[in-house]
Amino acid sequence: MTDRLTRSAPAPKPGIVHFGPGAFFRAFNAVYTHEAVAEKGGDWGIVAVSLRSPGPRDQLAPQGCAFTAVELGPDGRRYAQIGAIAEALVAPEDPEAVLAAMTDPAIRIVSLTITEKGYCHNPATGRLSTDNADIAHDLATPDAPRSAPGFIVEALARRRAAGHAPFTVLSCDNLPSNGRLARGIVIDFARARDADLADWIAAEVTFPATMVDRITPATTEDDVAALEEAQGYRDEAMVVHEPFRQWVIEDDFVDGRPAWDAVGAQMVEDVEAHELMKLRCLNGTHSTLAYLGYLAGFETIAETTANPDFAALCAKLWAEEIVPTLPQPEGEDLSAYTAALLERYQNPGIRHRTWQIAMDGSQKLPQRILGTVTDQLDRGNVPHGLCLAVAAWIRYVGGTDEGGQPIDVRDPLADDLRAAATSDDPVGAVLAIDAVFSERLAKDESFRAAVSDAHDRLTGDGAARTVAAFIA
Ligand code: CS2
Repeated sequence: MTDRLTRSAPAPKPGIVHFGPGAFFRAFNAVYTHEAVAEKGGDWGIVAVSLRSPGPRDQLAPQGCAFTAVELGPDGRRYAQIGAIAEALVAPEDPEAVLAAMTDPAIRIVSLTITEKGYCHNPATGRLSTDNADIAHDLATPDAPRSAPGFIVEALARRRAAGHAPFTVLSCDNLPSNGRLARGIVIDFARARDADLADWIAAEVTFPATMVDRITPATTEDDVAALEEAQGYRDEAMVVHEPFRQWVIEDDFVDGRPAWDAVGAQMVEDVEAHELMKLRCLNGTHSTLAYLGYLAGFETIAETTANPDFAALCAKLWAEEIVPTLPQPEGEDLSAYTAALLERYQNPGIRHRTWQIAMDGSQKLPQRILGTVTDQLDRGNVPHGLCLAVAAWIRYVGGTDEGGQPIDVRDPLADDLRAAATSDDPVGAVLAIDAVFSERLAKDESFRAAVSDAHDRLTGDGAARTVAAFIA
């Protein structure tokens, strides 16, 4: 039995509270912060908070919150021990401890990787969803919140009452204009509590937008065993990730930040063009590959894109449907960017499951695929490849694969989606779900016809043959 990893140097004093201590945060925010503090110093230790599961704390705490980030390159593995996390908390066990951490004036940033559904918003409108059960709970019981907006607003209210400066709220999720979205839901929530508090937040708090990018598959027991074999210690909190990383941040912080720019983050005035590029090119094809690849029987993105038809599908989507809708982000060459994406997908070291990416499609499709579809329809074009992706999603959420086996569909709207996707009019019923489809899209006849046609092909020919015919 090998020993568990232990911390080799003390953690920096906390300056950040982070919600969402999963694999992506550890492979991304924690790595950048560790390197920035090593390079330039600063009290920027991270208090990592889970909103639900005790899992991350149970993995991290026995190791003094240190963990290993394993880079999986096409030509081998590199190991880094990351010491940026100072403490791990589980919000449902002790919400007051989380609020106490957030109210400490030493905390100057509250950052978020809570996934799309953590924002408790309507994905089609981007506004706070007041019928969300956690939001209703937090409005009724503001001093013992459950949701990220509930914690942020209560902590800001306490800081304001104590005469402390606010913190910066830094969204690091794959949502369009994520800073503006976070600001909107926080202010919507605050206004439902107290209009003066909402006005104070609007005037005093900043919500910089960010574009985040690093492919980070869920850690498996095999990964833990391989690390133990290679390094001679056991690390339950380890993560695996690709070599690539990109972080573009709007430089608008109320009270400082780690020197992330010293270790490669790009500080810019306007992140939106970068966000659109990444959400539409990467996440848009990721979701497309997840649904079509899963239906075609592929377990991972690397397996899916090793198939020449699926690689050609990506290339066609980028060239003909996605890139023409994008503004030019400063310093990026879009054709080099998409070519590099295909290489990242094909990295055989990364086992990123189609099933993992297929999760929460109702929360992901609007910004990944439907925005591009709308832009193309507005120009008078029907983007048939992305309509095929929407049809594949409808097939997927119906819950039965091409071999007749059940699919484990994970989505906050899973029940509604399954009922709609298995009704007599699957396409019509799914397009009528207004949490996903705007009225503009739901009413567009050419969109509906293209999705119906693709759905018929998938039903008749299966995903692999439909993709082969589409790229021919
Ligand atoms: C993926 C993303 O799981 C998913 O939905 O598309 O997590 C993707 O790997 C990251 O955004 C890459 O930066």
